[in-house]
Amino acid sequence: MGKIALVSLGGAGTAIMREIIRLSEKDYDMFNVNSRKVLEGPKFYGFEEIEVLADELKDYECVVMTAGLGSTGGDALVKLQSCLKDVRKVCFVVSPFYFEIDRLMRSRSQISQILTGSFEGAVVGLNSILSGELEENADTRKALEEAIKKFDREMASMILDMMMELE
Ligand SMILES: Nc1nc2c(ncn2[C@@H]2O[C@H](COP(=O)(O)OP(=O)(O)OP(=O)(O)O)[C@@H](O)[C@H]2O)c(=O)[nH]1
Ligand SMILES: [Mg+2]
Repeated sequence: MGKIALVSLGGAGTAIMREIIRLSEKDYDMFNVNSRKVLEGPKFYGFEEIEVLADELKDYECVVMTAGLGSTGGDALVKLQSCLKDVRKVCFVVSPFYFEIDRLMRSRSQISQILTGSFEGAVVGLNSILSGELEENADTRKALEEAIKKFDREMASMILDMMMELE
């Protein structure tokens, strides 16, 4: 068991963890929470198993978490955070696009629960990738997918930098 655990939750968290696995030169203790197992290496937990996961994580010095807010993954992150009372937690979360109205509303309430006095990490908005260039692109869907992938790679590298600092 290492000092730090890395946990990804939901679709966005899983996509970011996939990039972390690609970029990382080190083996970290990784855990993935999702509706089904799609990543090879990390230990998998279903959304209904947060308490079991929290029990497995309670002896780490630090737990780094990542998720996209606005849906199940965000709710699971909030729950995991509250279960891990005595562990240092660092959260890297993604807030939805401005046009994802329902998810945006839900993400607001999640953010208010995540941003406690002892918050460490970053909340990064997906809106930042909606440049004029992207919106005028002929194949918007493909351009958007590529921009999200680039965003996920940047998140992954930010998280890996933090993991190196924490060690
Ligand atoms: N960076 C990034 N953000 C994503 C990705 N997929 C979705 N998102 C964003 O994250 C928010 C939450 O989506 P998911 O993480 O897929 O949500 P989920 O928890 O898996 O739950 P459902 O999708 O509702 O089943 C979305 O509203 C998007 O704004 C992704 O692959 N990368
Ligand atoms: Mg999803």
